[in-house]
Amino acid sequence: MDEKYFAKKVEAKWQKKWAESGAFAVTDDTSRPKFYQLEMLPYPSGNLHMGHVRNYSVGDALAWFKRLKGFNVLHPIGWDSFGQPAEDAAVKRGVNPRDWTEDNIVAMRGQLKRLGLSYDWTREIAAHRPEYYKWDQWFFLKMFERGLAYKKKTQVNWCENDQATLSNEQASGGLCWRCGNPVTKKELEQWFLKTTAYADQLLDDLKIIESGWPVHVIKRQRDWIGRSEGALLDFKIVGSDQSVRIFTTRIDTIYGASSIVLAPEHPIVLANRRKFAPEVVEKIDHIIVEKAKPVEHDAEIEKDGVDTGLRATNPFSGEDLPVWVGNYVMMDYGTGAVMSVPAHDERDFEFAKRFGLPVRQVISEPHMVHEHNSVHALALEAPLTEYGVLVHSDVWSGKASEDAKREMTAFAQKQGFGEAATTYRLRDWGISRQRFWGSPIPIVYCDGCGTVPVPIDKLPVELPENAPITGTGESPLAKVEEFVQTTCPQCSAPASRETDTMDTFVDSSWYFFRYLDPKNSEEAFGPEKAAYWTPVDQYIGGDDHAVMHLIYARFWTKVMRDLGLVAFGEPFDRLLTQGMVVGETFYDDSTGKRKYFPPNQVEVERDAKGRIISAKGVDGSDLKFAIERMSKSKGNGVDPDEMVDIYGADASRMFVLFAAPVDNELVWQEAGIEGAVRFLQRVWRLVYKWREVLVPILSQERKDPATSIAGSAAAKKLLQKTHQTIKRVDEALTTLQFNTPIAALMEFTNAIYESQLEPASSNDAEKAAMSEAISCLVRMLTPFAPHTAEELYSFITGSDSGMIADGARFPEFNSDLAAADEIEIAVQVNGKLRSRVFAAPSASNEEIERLALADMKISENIAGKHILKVIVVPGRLVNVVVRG
Ligand code: ANZ
Ligand code: ZN
Repeated sequence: MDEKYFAKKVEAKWQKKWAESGAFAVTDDTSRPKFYQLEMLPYPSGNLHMGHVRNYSVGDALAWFKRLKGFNVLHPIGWDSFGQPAEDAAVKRGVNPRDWTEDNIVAMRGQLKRLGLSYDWTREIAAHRPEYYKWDQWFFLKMFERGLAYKKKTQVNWCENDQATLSNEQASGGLCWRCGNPVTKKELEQWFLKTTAYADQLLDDLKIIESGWPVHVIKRQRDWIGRSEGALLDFKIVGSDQSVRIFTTRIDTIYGASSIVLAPEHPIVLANRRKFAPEVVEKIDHIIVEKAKPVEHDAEIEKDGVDTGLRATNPFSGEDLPVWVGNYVMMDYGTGAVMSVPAHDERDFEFAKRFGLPVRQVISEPHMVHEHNSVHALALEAPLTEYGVLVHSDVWSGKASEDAKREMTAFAQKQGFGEAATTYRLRDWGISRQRFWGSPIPIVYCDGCGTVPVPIDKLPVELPENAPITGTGESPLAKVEEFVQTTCPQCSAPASRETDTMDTFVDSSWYFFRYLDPKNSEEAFGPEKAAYWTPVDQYIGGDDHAVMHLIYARFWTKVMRDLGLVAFGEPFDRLLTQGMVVGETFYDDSTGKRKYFPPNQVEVERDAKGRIISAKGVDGSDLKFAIERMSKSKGNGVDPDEMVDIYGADASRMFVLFAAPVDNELVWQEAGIEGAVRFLQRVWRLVYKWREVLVPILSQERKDPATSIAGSAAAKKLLQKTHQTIKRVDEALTTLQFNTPIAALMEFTNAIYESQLEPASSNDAEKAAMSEAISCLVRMLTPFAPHTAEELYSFITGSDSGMIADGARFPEFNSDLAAADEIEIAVQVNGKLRSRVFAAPSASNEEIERLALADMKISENIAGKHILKVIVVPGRLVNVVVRG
């Protein structure tokens, strides 16, 4: 054993050993309990960033922990390797997207390996390879067969900047998920997957996973699906046989409706266009144009609209209402038509104020009913959107909203002018992309036969070697003659292929199943493998995927269940979302624009806690500072390679885990990682110091240390701390905490040093206790610093053959050894016995004083009095002297 800890040497040695022995390559051993540990797979951009390092360090800690707990752990990795950056590189630098991608994978694989992550590399997958995307196509065809994949012409979300189509999820909040630019609309023929067919299940099944997922992710999924229960009601257009169907969640407010408002694209608008006055037509067109314009994130759009001149009859009151077109009514929600009730709806209220439409209150707070019934409708300052009691509503007056909703819906149904209905915010998933670097959609268009699926035995439809990529929005594949021209699978006539490719989110919707059986050329995966390994036990990733990827993957799994491939509908039992990695930035904004300075060009003054007091540039100018998301352009990026090179993989990973609770932001500070190095050195020195004692004891048949400690207080105390630590580390990791177990190990290491035992002067009991303590420490270190743990373990067990990775176990907790024997301490106030507290024999005077003052009886006793002094007689009593 080296006297000093050389991270590089140790890490290289164990990475080689693990690789040679296939330590993390698992088999489908159904006799053993399994654990499927999954982290979101990276996009091969060419460089790992610290977000990856955090994600994968957390995942690896859990994988190791579960291995130590005796599970057969599947811990795979792969590449989400289709997508736009490869095409951008092609446009900018003329490289082939395939070469660019493969090169990046090589580079990043190397980075992951240098971090020593315990992946089963035999299962590595990459989405851009035909043996993978063949199965994207297979799933697509299965969905096509079942009517779950269909084509329609629609307005799609379009990003001008990326020249790309976006799904609703990717355009959430009106901004492109990739570049953050405002989203516009464009009319295109698109393939859709019918996610809405699973809307209810996607919502209801949240109950199954709720306990294992972050609350905020569950909420975002629920809001995204957006189920609303309400009613559809028909309003007859006066003087015609047409009627407008509206969707409302508040039928109880119908007597307060003052107009019908239609989306500008509504069929009734189109059908009556010729009847409208020219200014009306002009206004409607203006609204349509305005709606297609990009909107700033969260910007309040001013309500706009126009009275069409049509009138429609309220089926409950018989009143004729004006029919308007309004910019706030969406064609793709509900029916694209609403009954506008200004008194009880925010948007309708604003609309009515703008255009002077009547505001009639028909719902009242229970205690105001009497007043509202006698005095007619009060002028409202703001809409009353809560449920209440109906007023001015004919025979329905006096009913509570909840009852009225139910009864009025039933009435409408009976009368034949309405029905109960549920709508969803969720839309079908548009997957067509006018891109080269994606999985081709396996469809052929034939003049005679129409839209024809490629037969399954003809898959994969392979991407050509290359295509003219311009980055300007048309499908590159359309310009590759050999690709486009084909024959119809049904009639053999000349035909052409679909030239759009699939959204890359298709690839990541099911990749975790492919890891189970990555080389299977007959099936996406063997169902018996899925029966053993899936669902995924623990998934870890960033919460930027809370709605996109996690909705798609849940949808895909439900489809797979309906195809008979798996027996469950929820792919991820537990989900953990790690916080962002952020770093200090230094900048000058005196010119109006922020100019960032790299930290090596800044002089920083800090307080004792490491917080920045001031920062100056090299020229002595004052700089401002902030904490921001890591990025190269802000000069606060940290290169994982450099970090590993300087400090080692173990220290780097350990720091990342230790620096903050896993779901919080992690503020990068170089000083912190040095602390991790010092800790590993401390553990190393401990083992080195005891090397001659440990090796013979641990390599013999282990004696139960509990039987041999009698007679040594030091040994007893050491074992007590050992087992208290085992409990803490075990519980912390079980509850997905990664910083607290490291703190516990640091404290434990300190306690071992503080025992002041020395190899030369220790008796057998003390040697046994020390051996036990160190053996436990080393094994518990594995999830955080696996290389160092392996090296120390191989040393203390006296053999290089039995690695921790071969099946070493997490230390067994012994509650008898952990139990603290406490002593009773009497607490007096002014010399009179008032209470008793319990403390560890080792408790300091300050701790005892704190315990005494925190005691309920004592604090009651001295409430309002002034403490003059507190006398502590160690191990026996406390006397609190008070006045007043
Ligand atoms: C009358 C009413 C009165 C409404 C009232 C609300 C409050 P959620 O819950 O989000 O589903 N609505 C229906 N279709 C719409 C569309 N295409 N564009 C814009 N708004 C639309 O919202 C359902 C409510 O949103 C519906 O109930 C309708 O307004 C409006 F005091 O009808 B309500
Ligand atoms: Zn044909």
